[in-house]
Amino acid sequence: MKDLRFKFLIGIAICLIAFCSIGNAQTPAATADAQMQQWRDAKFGLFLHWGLYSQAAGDWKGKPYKGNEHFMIYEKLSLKEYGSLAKDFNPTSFDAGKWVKAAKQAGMKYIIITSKHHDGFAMFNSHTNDYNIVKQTPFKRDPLKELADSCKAYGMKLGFYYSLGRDWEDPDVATDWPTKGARSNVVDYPNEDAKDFSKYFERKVKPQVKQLLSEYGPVSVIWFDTPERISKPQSEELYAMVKSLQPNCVVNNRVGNGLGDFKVSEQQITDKTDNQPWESCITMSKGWGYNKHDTEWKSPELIVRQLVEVVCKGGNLLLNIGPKGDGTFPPQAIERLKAVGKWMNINSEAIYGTRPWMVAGEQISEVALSSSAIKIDVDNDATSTAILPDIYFAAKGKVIYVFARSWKEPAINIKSISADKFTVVKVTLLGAKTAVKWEQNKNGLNCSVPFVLPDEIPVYVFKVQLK
Ligand code: FHN
Repeated sequence: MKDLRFKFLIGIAICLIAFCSIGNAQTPAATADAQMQQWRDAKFGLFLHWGLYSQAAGDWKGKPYKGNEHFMIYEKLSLKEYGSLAKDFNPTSFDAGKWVKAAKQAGMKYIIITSKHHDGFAMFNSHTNDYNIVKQTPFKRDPLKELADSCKAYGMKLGFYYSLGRDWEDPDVATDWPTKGARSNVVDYPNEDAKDFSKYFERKVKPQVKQLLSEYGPVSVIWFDTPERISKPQSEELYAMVKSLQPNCVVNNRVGNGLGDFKVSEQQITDKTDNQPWESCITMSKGWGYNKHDTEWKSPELIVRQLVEVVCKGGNLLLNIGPKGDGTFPPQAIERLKAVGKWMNINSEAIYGTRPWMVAGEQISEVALSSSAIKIDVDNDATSTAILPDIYFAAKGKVIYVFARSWKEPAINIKSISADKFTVVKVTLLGAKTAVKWEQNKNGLNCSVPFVLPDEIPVYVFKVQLK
C-alpha cells in the first residue's frame, strides 16, 4: 500500500513540474521580446569612452590636439607615436566600485564601456592581440574584468562598446567615409585598396568579441560602432555569435546591414515618438573621450530635460562620460551625476518602465516655439540646449506622468487631459508633501501647488491617476 502511495505522489510531482515548466517554457521570440522590454524599462544608462586618448586628455606634444578621441588620425600619428601613450597610461586611481556606485546613485541601470575604440587598443586582456592595456601599460590590470565584478556586486547591467569598422592598429581596415581612407590609419597602412576587411574580421573582431562574451560574466549589451564596411553575412555571423554565447544580450543596430535589436540616435533626440526600441547616446560635455579643454558641460537641468524627452518619446538615454587617464571621473561629471540622482530619487517611478502616452508633449506657453527659439547646439551635438517651459507625458497603466519641464509658475493647465477625453481621479506631485489643487474641465486639467523648489532641477512630475 505504502509503495502505491509513494508512486502516486511521484506521479503528482512529475505532473506539477511538467505543468510549471510548460508554463515557463517560452518561445525564443517571447524571450527575445521579454529581453527587449526589460532593456526598454531600464531607460537610463552610462556610456564610458575610456582609452589611450584619455591619457592624452586633449594635448599632444604640449598643444591642444584636433579630433578628441580620434586625434591619432587627425594629428596623422603613426601607431608607434600614438602607442607611446601606453607607457604612461597607469590609471592607479581607477576604482570600478566607485564608477558603478556613482552610476547607480544617478539612477542609471546599465553601463556601456569602450572595450576597443577606433584606435584598436583593447581595454581588456585580449588573448589574440597584444595591443591592450594589460600587455602594453604599467597598469597591467584588466579594468573590464574589475568593472564586470563591480557591476555584479551592485546589480548594474554591463555592456561593451566595440568599434567594428575602424581599427587603426589592424592593417586591413579601410574606410570610405566621408572620403576614401578618411577614417583609416593611412600613416602605417597607406594602401586602402590592399586592405581586406575579412582578414581583420577573422583575425581580430571575432576572437575579441567572443572573449568579451565568454570571460566577463553576463553581458547585457554589445554596442557595435561604425559598421561601414562589414558585409551582411558578417553582420549576421556576429549577431548570431552574440546570441549563441549570451542569449540575453541585446545588440544595437550598428552591428550593420539592418540587423540589431535597437536603433541608435547619436547626439540627437528623435522629433517624433518611436515605439520601436531606440536609444539616444548623448555626451555630458562636448566630446566622447576626456579632454581637459572641454568646457561645454550640460547643466543638470538640461540633462534631465533630455532624459525626460527621450523617455517620453519611447527611447533610452545613454549619457556619456569620458573618464580621465588616471581612472577617475571628471569632477564636473561627478557633480552632474549627483544632481541627476537627487532628481531621480524623487521622480524615477515616472521614468522606469513607462511607455509613451498618446501625445509626447505640449507647450505651456501659447507662444509658438519657433525653430529659432530652440538653439541647437551645433558643436558636435544636435540636441537643443534651449531651456523653454513645456510639458511631456509618459504612461504606465492608468497613470499618466506629466513632466512640467523648467516650469516656474504656481499653476499649470494640461490641455491634453481634458474632461471630455479622460476622467481624472487623483493628482499628486512626486516628492511634494503639499496636496495638489486640481480641477478638470473641457479646457484641460488645471493644477496648482504651493511652489516647491527642488535644489536645482525645475522639472516636476504630476502623477495623474485616470479612472
Ligand atoms: O567615431 C565614434 C565616436 O568616437 C563615438 O564613439 C561615437 C559614439 O556613438 N561613435 C562614433 C561616431 O558615430
